[in-house]
Amino acid sequence: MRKFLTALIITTAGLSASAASAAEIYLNKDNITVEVGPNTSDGTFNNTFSGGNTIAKVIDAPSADASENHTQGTHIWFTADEDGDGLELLFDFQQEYDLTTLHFWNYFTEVYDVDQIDFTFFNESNAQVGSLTVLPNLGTSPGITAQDYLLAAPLNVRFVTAFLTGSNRQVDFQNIGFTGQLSIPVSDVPLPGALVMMLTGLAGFGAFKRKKA
Ligand SMILES: [Ca+2]
Ligand SMILES: [Ca+2]
Repeated sequence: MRKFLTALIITTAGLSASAASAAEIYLNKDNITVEVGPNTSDGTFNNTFSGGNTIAKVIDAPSADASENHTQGTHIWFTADEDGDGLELLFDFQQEYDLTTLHFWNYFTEVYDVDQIDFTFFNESNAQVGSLTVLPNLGTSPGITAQDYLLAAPLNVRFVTAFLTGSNRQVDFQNIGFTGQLSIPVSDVPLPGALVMMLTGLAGFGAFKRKKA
């Protein structure tokens, strides 16, 4: 039975790969949510929330290749109290996606830019399906555009945790974005004919063994 399980896993992975032609969706405030996480260190958000602005500024880029000017209405600026401390963000995609690209719009001077982001990816059941540490480049100027990171995985991502730190306690950036395809629910993946035949054969073999014992 162990061989059969191995075959099933490989076949399912193959089907996911063949679904790569599915539509790519850019995830932003129209289809996902973001909030400040409880593991955010002590510090100050400076002018981030001035004028009624919210943390949704993280996901307000209209597309992955959008350019954003640095203003109080567009950026996030957190200053941690101590070195190594930082800002935690929690993303909820509302449903599972197979991610293909990560996008990050960094600030454009070393004094304030983000120097490291630790991403952790979780599926709908909150089981971890991947992690990634990114050391982003300085942003472009004057219009800030995204640096893209191609992802071979993770699959079936619904929740993402990001912890952002800066070498001098400053965390200033414009947006975090994700591109992916809707994951195919396992229950919707059809079993290929050959696999069904193998399953039938194995069942017969199991019955024969039990009779013998
Ligand atoms: Ca923004
Ligand atoms: Ca820096």
